Amino acid sequence: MTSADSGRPMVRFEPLTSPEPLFPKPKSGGEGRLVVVSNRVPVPSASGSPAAGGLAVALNAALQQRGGFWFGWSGKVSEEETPLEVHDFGHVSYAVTDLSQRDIDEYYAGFANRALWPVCHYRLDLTEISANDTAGYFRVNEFFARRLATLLKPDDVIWVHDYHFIPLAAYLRQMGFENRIGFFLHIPWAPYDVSSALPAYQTVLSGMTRYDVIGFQTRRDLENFTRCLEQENMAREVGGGCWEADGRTFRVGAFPIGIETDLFRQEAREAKSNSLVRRMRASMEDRHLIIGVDRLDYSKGIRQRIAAFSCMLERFPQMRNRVTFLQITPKSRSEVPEYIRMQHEVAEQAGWTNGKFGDVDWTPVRYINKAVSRTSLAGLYRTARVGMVTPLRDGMNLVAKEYVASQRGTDPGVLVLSRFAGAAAELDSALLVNPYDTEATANAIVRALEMSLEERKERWRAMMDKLRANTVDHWCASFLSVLAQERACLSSDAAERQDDGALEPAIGRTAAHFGGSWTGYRRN
Ligand code: ADQ
Repeated sequence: MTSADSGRPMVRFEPLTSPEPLFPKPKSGGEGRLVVVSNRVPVPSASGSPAAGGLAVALNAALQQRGGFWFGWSGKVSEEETPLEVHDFGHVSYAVTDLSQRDIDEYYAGFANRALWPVCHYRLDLTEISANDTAGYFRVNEFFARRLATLLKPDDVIWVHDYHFIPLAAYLRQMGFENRIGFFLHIPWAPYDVSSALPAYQTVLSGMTRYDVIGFQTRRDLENFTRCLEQENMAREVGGGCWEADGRTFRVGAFPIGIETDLFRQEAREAKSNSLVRRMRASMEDRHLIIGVDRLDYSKGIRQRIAAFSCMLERFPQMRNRVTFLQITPKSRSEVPEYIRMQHEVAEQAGWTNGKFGDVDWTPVRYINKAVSRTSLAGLYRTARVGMVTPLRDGMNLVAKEYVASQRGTDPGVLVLSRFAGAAAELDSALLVNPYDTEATANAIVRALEMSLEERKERWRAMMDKLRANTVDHWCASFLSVLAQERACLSSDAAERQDDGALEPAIGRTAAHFGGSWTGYRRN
């Protein structure tokens, strides 16, 4: 069958053929091992030293506390089906599997990064719809589910991370697993009119309803998501953050991710002696530093930021030779053409600004394509009078939080933050800007550079209070505690009835959108 207009094969939904002899059906259980699932797994080095990075540290700490394993892609390509690689470190293991080149092209570079990523970042103009990629995404998720199934115990609590694995729970449920399974989306969830442009949108959405807890970064993402459920008549709200679909209840919530606030502060303090930080300071002479730190990604608004800096130099000539803008941007996803193009565009724009405004003794924009150590980063943040975090859309943006945590309380810098970063919900004492508005962002830079010490301190204190209250450990513990509440979605009446031995379901069955069973995605 082909579609009349494109001549390409049509896709249709049909029940997923069940994988041959299914795994024994496990019972649901209480507090068991923790199983973390993410696309890339921070396998510690042979010596056992864990990978750096706030999220990895927090999840490793949770794994250490209760035992368990981390599961995902090895980062390696293998054309044959190789056995799972399992690395044991005490009572925590890391289990990783290779993928074929086709799997990586379709699931990772394709559907995840060319469809889900742009759609979730409101970029329909950059979204590529491919039936092969869509089918590959579901195929690889089913493959991961089967591999994970061989490792699971009935009382394991599973925490799945991010957009690569939305349908994972649906496949596990189909295999009979009734474990507690939570999902956290690190990126935004777009409003209905945008997210419904996603290929296999209904299947993706229905896959989300197979988790017990679905976490988002902000209330805005959460509300966008629940409106999608309502629009599709896929689930109904039963109160207390709980929803019901196909006879299952699940809980949704906003769990804004944090950083290791105190550790960052400490590293920033100690970075005085860091050689990269010293070299940077020496080269600044008496100019102010403005810093931007992002992966090279169109969602981060790097081009718009350089344009705003340029506009500031144009409109406020007194600022020329008084500020330097340092943009640190390691390359990412170089296999996706959009990212290669962006690398050229950003480099060209930095060069153009330097050509126009620079002088023999002053380079306005320093653009660097490499990763730097966390200590160096903390020291550079502390050196910078202005932190520019101006994504066009971002789930949270940890750089904003790291910049604030690194500041000196007696003389803090100013955060210029996009309204469209999830972090803006908490860090509302930053100078909030619309990154699409070049002139307004240019004005905000000047306002930040000229802000009185008193106002800087006041804004910084308000933000620090929030960062101290919501660290990455706190985030991790609050998600896991909600996930552990097996009966969190039962009304107190229903819970009592269950205590009395009555088998009446807590919540009636409605909205059987897919006839009660999750249907995977198959290409015709
Ligand atoms: P990312 O899009 O990767 O994460 P972000 O939150 O900004 O974005 O985190 C980037 C991390 O990389 C920061 O910890 C930063 O310090 C580090 N980093 C960036 N450039 C670096 C460099 N040059 N050298 C060293 N380190 C560098 C996704 C979502 C975000 C969400 C996070 C966590 O897109 O919105 O905040 O997950 O949930």
